[in-house]
Formats: sequence, C-alpha cells, structure tokens
Amino acid sequence: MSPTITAFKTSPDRGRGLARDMRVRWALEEVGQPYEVRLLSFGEMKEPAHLALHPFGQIPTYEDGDLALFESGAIVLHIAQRHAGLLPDDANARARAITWMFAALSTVEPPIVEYGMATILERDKPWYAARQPMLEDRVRTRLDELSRRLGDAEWLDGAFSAGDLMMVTVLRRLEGAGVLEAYPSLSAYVARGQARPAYQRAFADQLAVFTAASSG
Ligand code: GTB
Repeated sequence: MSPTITAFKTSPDRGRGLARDMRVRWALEEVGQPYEVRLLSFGEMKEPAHLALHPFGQIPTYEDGDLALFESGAIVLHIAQRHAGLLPDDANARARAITWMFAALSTVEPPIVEYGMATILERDKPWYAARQPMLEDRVRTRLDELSRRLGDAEWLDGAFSAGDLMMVTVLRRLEGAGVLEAYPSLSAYVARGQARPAYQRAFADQLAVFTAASSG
C-alpha cells in the first residue's frame, strides 16, 4: 500500500506550491515512492477524524499502515530515513544533512513566515510601517548568513539532501517579496532545486489539484 498524505482541497496559494504538502510531495518524488493524496477543506481539517491525525488540525499528514505522522519536517525526515536518496550513507554527513533540515525549519523559516504573515495580515495596522522593516531586516540577516555559508557551492553540504529540499521550500516562501533577488547565489540555489525532475513532478501534481478545483 502506498502512503497517504493530506493537502488543501483549495490551497490559498492558488497552486504556487507554497503550502507544506509540497515538501512532502517533493521528498516522496525524490525517493520514487508513489503516494495517495487526501484533499481536505478548512472545515474538514478541524473535524475529529483529521484532529485524530493532526492535533492542530493542519496539513500535511502522512499515513503508512499503522503509522500516522504530522509536521512536515518529521514526515520528510521519516521518508529520508526509510528510503535511499535524501540522506548520505556516511553517519557524520547524514547528521549534518539533518542539521540543515532543522536549520531550515527552526532558524530560517520563522523570520520568513513572520515577515510574510505581517505583509498579509498587518498591512492596515498602525504599527505596520515601523515593524515591517524590522522583520525584513531579520530575514536579510539570515539570508546574509546563509549565502555566506553556501558560497559558490551547489548544495549546502556536498550532494543534494533533505536539508537542501527543506531549505529550498523555506526560501520559496519569499517569492514575490523582492527580497531573495538581492542574493544571486541563493536565487540560483532555489532555481537548482526547482529544476530537479522530482520537484517538477511534485509541483505539477499540486498545481493540478488547484486547476481542477478552479474549473470544477
Ligand atoms: N509546522 C507545521 C508543518 O511543518 O507541518 C505547520 C503546518 C501548517 O502550517 N499547515 C498549514 C495549515 O494547515 C498549511 S501550510 N493551515 C491551516 C490551519 O492552520 O488551519 C502553510 C501555508 C499556507 C498557505 C500558504 N500560502 O497561501 O502561500 C503558504 C503556506
């Protein structure tokens, strides 16, 4: 039996692949694991059946036999540990790749999400004009540091890994904000990730959901 993941029935990103099911789809495509997708409305995400899988009523989840997981990071790590292709064999290199997954999720993603959420939700608030430059500075600090570490390398630590997969999906959250463009090496890094055939398949699949929902 193939694993089943959950995703938005109608994604607010309008098929841009910015919701967190994208990183799980991409990981599954990288390792060549076929999967099923159960699409959920916002209402269904808060119903008991889904809350039993995800205590916070969100997507994505992952079910495989009697294993049920939530949290995109935990799901991608599980996929990477169960299948070859996303983590190096060498124990130290493997630990470093996992470190980059955590860095993406707990050091780089939070300021990017806070910046993006403020842009959407606080634009009409009296504090917006003063706060937004501060949030943007925090994002730039992380991008400065990350681009310094990446240097001229293709990926963060040797061959492409789950750490890069996670970092690329996190950096993509800046699309359209006009921030990443000041970092040519990071923009090229994201583009390299997006050029991977597994990424392309995952992106096309999530876009097809949005296209079908809009035409139906
Ligand atoms: N830490 C969790 C994880 O990594 O899995 C966070 C999961 C999460 O935030 N899920 C979101 C969700 O279910 C969807 S991805 N939200 C519904 C809810 O909380 O009720 C976040 C997301 C949503 C929309 C866009 N977008 O429109 O661009 C991008 C990302």
